[in-house]
Amino acid sequence: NPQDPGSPSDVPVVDITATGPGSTPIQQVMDLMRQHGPALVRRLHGRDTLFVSDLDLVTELADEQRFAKSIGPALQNVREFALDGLFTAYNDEPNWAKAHDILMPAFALGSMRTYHPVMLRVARRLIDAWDRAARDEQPVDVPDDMTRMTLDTIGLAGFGYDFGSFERDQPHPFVEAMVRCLEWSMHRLSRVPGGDYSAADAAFRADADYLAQVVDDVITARVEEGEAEGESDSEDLLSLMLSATHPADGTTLDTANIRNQVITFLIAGHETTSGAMSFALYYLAKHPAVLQLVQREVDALWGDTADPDPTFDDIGHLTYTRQVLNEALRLWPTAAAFSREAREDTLLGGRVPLRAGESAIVMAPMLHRLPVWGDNPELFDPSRFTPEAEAARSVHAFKPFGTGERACIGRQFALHEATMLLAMLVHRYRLHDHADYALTVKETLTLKPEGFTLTLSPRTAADRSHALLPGAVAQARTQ
Ligand code: FDE
Repeated sequence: NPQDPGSPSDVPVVDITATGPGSTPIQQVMDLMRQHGPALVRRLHGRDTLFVSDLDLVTELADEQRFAKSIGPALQNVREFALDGLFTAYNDEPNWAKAHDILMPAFALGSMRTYHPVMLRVARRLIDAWDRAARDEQPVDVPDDMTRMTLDTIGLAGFGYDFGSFERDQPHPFVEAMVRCLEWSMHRLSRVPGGDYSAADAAFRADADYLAQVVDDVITARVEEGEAEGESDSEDLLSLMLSATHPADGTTLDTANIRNQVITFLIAGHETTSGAMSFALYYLAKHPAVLQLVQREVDALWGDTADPDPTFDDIGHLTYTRQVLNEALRLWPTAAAFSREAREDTLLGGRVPLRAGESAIVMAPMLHRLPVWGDNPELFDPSRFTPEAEAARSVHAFKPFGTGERACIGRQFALHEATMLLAMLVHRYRLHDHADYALTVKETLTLKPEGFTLTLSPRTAADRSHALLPGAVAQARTQ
């Protein structure tokens, strides 16, 4: 019986100490919520964590007057190597507001014009690789290639650094070190008290030092280049961080903080976005009628050109493609959980007492499956994101980018990159679910469909005219 008489409210307490959180802690909490409801306390070695997905509670937690972002245990571990970068900075740490103010303009929608050419260049690297695979009739590993694409994009757009991921069979050593740091952060959460983790910790330290070293080299090279050329002509995040001054006091970001931001953007900007694109392709491969609607949208824009040249403005017109991404992020929000802490002692939902500083973790995948989403929330259906449907629903029912002033700064960046790539891929290829893939969601703090492969063949002019047949589309819409 999960009901604990010592519990201060009617929230069920579930002790998972016997099994531990395992390798898929997010999906474990999802299952616990399916059993015990949308608010529960998970107990592990006597440590309690409150998880919620109830819309009323999430709406309260989004109230910035009463709650703020919390750097909970997971982010504290990430903080061991991202320090006071935006993602892991404490709310009251001066470097958070300073970096936020300096970097916000660089992430506004209009700034995506600056990154668009780089995003397109990297998208074409992926297409070259997929063309080769199609010609050789070889499957492509979708999450691996999406990760190559997002890493090269954030590296080039952010810091003028080329990871050259498509020239490599194995991930870049920087990425391997970063992934190990993220895994360390996740596994550290399930440690047994009294255990000896010194070997894991030493390996982590070495990886974290290596990350810092690589980034410092990139920064030094840029500074020297700038000194040699006078004004640097690059328009990326790094040049902005090196030169922009804070309106309040005229100072720039300090070098250590710039390093932490670079590491932060590389972490935050690539696994999450690549997972989102991978899930979107997974659902498209499984839902031919939806795929046909996306293809109709891109065909209307790019017609039968074999190599379209997407413009910045084109991406804004891909509204149905964007709905597909949103729907993929609904079912599998790749940054699945975020933590909120009480500013003052309070009663959450009038029933869960929280002292100042105590926190609750929002479980987005379950929030995104509540009855507000209709009676078949497991069904992939992008029509949930028409403007009318969105207007009829609480904004707090959909939180793939977190909430409030600490919400995702990279949202427009990720959406522009992902919408463009998806559109280019469905315009160019027929997707074949050759392995009859069964979804397995891998967790490394973020989520991705593990081992998802596709085979591809080029779309023909006939495919494109077929997709334009109004009958086919009308039929697809009602499915
Ligand atoms: C952030 C974020 C968030 C929140 C978290 C918390 O609250 O804790 C979330 C949920 C997210 N984010 C999500 C996402 C998704 C996707 C796809 C993404 N994301 C993407 C991206 C890209 C980039 C570059 C980024 N992203 C970034 C970032 C940052 C920096 C942050 C922090 C902010 C502050 O805090 O200020 C985030 N992101 Fe993201």
